[in-house]
Parts: sequence; C-alpha cells; structure tokens
Amino acid sequence: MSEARAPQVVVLAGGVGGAKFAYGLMKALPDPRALTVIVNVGDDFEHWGLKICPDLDTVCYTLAEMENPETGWGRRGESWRVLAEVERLGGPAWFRIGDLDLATHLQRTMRLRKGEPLSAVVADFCRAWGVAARVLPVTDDPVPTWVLTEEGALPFQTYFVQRGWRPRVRGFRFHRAAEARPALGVLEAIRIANVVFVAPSNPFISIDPILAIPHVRSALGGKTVIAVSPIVGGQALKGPAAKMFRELGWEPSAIAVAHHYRGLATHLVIDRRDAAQAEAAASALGGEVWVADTVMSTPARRVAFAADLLRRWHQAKGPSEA
Ligand code: FO1
Repeated sequence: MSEARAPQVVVLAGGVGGAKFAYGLMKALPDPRALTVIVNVGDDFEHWGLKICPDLDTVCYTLAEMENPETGWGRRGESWRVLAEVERLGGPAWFRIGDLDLATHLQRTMRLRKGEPLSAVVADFCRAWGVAARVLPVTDDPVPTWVLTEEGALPFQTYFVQRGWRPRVRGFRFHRAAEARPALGVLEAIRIANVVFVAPSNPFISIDPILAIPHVRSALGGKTVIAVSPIVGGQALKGPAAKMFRELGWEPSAIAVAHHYRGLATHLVIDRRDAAQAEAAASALGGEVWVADTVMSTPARRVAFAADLLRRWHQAKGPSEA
C-alpha cells in the first residue's frame, strides 16, 4: 500500500468497551500520537472528598496496559488496604477504590484544587504512564450525568454502582451541559480529523453526554463518522445498554443503535451475528453499514478489529480524497 500520510483519528469513548476500542486504534495506527480520545466526564463525581473520573481513568489505564483485566476499570495488581481501613472506620466502601487507583484521585484532586484544568492533569498523567495517544476530557467543566428512573433522579454512580443499574430508566440529564465549554483541543482535533470513530460505548451514558457539550455535535457535521454498535445479538457485551434501550421503548438491536446515531454517524459497524439486520440498519441510519467481527475478547482482537476498520475506511475513501 502506498505510504498513506498518518491519518489524524479521533474516537469518542466512555466506559470499558470504549477504552478497549481506543486501545485497538492506538495500536493499529502507524503513529499512536495521531489518535485523540475524547472521553465522557458524566460519570465523574466527588467521593472520599476526591474527584473521581472513572471513564478518563479507564481509558488511560487501558491505553497504558495497566487496567484490571477482570473488571476493565481500576488497576491491575491492585490492593485494597485503604478501602478496608476506611470501611473499618465506618466510611463508605460501596465504590471500590484501590490503593494504586487512590494515588490518581489524590494527585488529580490536589492539582484541580490549585485551579489546574482537568485536561492538563490528564495530559501529565498520560506522560507519566507512557500513553502515546492524546486523551482529552470532552470538557474541563463538571457535567455530571443524572439518571431519571422510576425512583426519581439518581446521581450516576448511585444508579450504576450502588443500585447496580437495577432501577428502570426513563431518561438522562447532563447537568449544566449547555454552560460547559469543550476542553482545549477538542474542537480542533475534530476539525483536523480525517475520520472520527464512535466507540462501542453505551450510547446513552457514554456517547450522548459527549455530544451534549456545545459545538461538539456541530463540529462533527460533514465528517466521516464511523460508529461501532455496542449491541451484539440483542445484548450489550457489558453494562446496561441493552436494558436501557428496552426501558426506553426500543428492542435492543443494531437497528435501534442505527436509529440512535441517525444524523450523527455516516457509517455503522455491526457484528457478524447481526448481519441479517444490515439492510434495515442502513436505512434506519441513512448511511452505510459494515459487518465485522466486533467482539474484542483479547487485546489482540481489539487491534485486529480496529485495523480492519481502518483498512475499510482507507479503501472506502479511495485515492482521490486527502
Ligand atoms: N464499577 C462498579 O461496578 N463497582 C465499583 O466499585 C467501581 C469502582 C470504580 C473505581 C474507579 C473507577 O475508575 C471505576 C469504578 N467502577 C466501578 C466503574 C465505574 O462505575 C464506571 O463509571 C463504569 O465503568 C461506567 O463507565
């Protein structure tokens, strides 16, 4: 293949699935620095007097190959001595913070308290952890997600962890999203991107909060936006995405995902198991559907999947486009 100029790639991501896909892209690209990961901040909250940023940490730990392989979040080889002692002292232990993970929250909180922007802290952490890709919070402003359920509005981690995502959802609120500003570099990264991917993250609680930040959705207008379905065979590989589709009145499927991304994505990638839905999904999306092996069961599969998509994108854009 002719020496393609290193394409500038952006991926919108949140949660464990998003982190895995970002890892695959980083490893599949000729230059990892050509990848910018724009991350959801709706899961962020204060706990133990510390600023916790689960999706940013899950992305950075995964890109640094130091994530907990069982859970996908938190650190590999973690110990739980501080958590156990906090519990013994009567403190909250429902949100499990390990000893290594605690260092991230302590250092981040100290720097934020000095007035530093979250994006600057993340950039320094990535350098310290040897992460070559650029990781950006979609905004430096707090925009906490509230989950509207049959029991009323719940803060995100209360819904997700304390209640184990059992309450039936009716909707979501991204608190003060309209007042938030995209973090430095976010709109520019999208503007110069040759292609934008939407990771197989939960559309409602990982992707929509990113799109709710002013100017992000309009910056994506006119771009090639390739979304990866987080629903395979009617199920989510992890987390409440399928349950949320159902509770919001949609049969969870690749077609439902296509409807959700209509007007945003130019392409939707669905799993082989959903190949029969390709045509219906393409008309629901108003775009193109690619069928691929999307299950990222191992780090090697993440890279193979991302490389497959990059190859299809190169072929689809043809020799003419820049
Ligand atoms: N998810 C859980 O289900 N239980 C936990 O105790 C938990 C702790 C935790 C600590 C740090 C962190 O970065 C993530 C953590 N998560 C935990 C995941 C967190 O709820 C994320 O918001 C989800 O992964 C959704 O993105």
